[in-house]
Amino acid sequence: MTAITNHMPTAELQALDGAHHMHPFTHNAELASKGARIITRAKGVTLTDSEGHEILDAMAGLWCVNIGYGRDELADVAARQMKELPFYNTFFKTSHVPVIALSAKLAELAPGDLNHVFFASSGSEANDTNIRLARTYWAELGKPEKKVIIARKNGYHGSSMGSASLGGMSAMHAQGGLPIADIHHIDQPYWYGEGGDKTPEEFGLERAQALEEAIIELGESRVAAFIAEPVQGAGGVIIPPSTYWPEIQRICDKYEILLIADEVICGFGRTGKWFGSQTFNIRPDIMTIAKGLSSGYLPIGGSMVSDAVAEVMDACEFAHGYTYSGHPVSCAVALENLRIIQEEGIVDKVASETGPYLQQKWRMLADHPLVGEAVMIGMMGSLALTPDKAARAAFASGSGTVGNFCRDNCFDNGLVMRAVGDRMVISPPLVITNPEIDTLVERAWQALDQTHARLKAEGLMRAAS
Ligand code: PXG
Repeated sequence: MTAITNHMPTAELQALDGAHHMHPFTHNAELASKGARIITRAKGVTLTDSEGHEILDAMAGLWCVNIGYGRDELADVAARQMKELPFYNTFFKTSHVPVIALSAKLAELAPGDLNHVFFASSGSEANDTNIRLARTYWAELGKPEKKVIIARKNGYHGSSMGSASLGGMSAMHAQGGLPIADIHHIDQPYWYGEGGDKTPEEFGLERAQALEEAIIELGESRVAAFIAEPVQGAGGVIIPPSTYWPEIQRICDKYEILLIADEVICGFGRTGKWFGSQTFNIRPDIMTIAKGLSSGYLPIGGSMVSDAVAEVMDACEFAHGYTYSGHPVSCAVALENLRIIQEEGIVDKVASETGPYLQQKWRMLADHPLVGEAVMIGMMGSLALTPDKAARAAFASGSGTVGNFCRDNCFDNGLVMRAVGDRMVISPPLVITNPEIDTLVERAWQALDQTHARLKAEGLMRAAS
């Protein structure tokens, strides 16, 4: 077989991809007939495809390339670590320098007394750890019946059996026999889509109180934990009303159930602080981390655990672990990524310079005739597309049709923006500059114009009844 390189013609690469590669969350036959877009290199916030097109990546890959593409320091650290110690495990009473250094660094950065880390290679694995950890914690305390984990509809926590069960994505539950037992879902705090005539504050409180109702209904003695993303990411960048998180914290405290903050997207600067839990002033007992931990340069995730939970867990042997828990090369790269974020003041810039600039420009998109709301926190934002702004109406064409048109128009204008149904979401690299922000918003406006023109031409500016 000849070597497959960046210099092969696009059509040949697409044919091989279609023949042999099963893509995640993709109708593969449909994709194979069209051919995938092939990304060959990236620098800063810009991707280049196999046809030489440059595309501004307003999604930071999949919400993860926080420090931007092409940082040689991470490649150099990886090469050094691979030469020195490419792998050793952390089972059976052994450890190594990168995992020790990263654990200590994370304990320093994490809020409160989240001073302990159990490593995984992804957010999904870390959330599977959390299910077993929360249930084992209660069993160790003599309450093995405390097993139920409450999560939310339209939450996203991963794709493995456990983490997809925690997630509240109905399309995922429909495949493969999910959810697993003892996971219960409550409604999300999505005011724009579900708040009706209530004020955001009233609605936020009501949706938080759904947790208390669920605890009472299920029986306090059966509930182990509540898990949620500080801001829902894959669900459409849904920023909860200000009343939501204080009430959730009150309820978790009152019933003494573990609060698990899934910070896989919100962590490492995305919301303008190191962690979303700090932005919303919550005190999780367990925090899921991944993505921005290594800026996506290598796979790594983990569960950060409070002193109190760790003390209970330390008293038993937790029969759990992954071959790559604390992989030395991933740990070394993550550590270098954290050094860069810290030394370059990237989180502060998101909080006080580029973040506010992006937010101001982004909110102007609400003036577009197709946009019902334009919201952003830190550097994660979304637009609700609508045929009727005042009514916050959904399209008659069914969720996703218009969003997909808009996403395709973004691509054609050199912009990656993701569609979640008919919400458009962004989560750019945190190092995006003001001139790049101008380009992002100009291209988004252009794509909205093109989408609007198409909807009018095809008679699709109609609201669902
Ligand atoms: N928790 C959250 C909050 C996530 O966003 C995971 C856990 C799972 O992480 P891993 O590393 O196992 O993928 C995620 C992942 C999308 C998209 O299109 C979002 C994610 C992953 C893939 C696609 O929005 N989030």
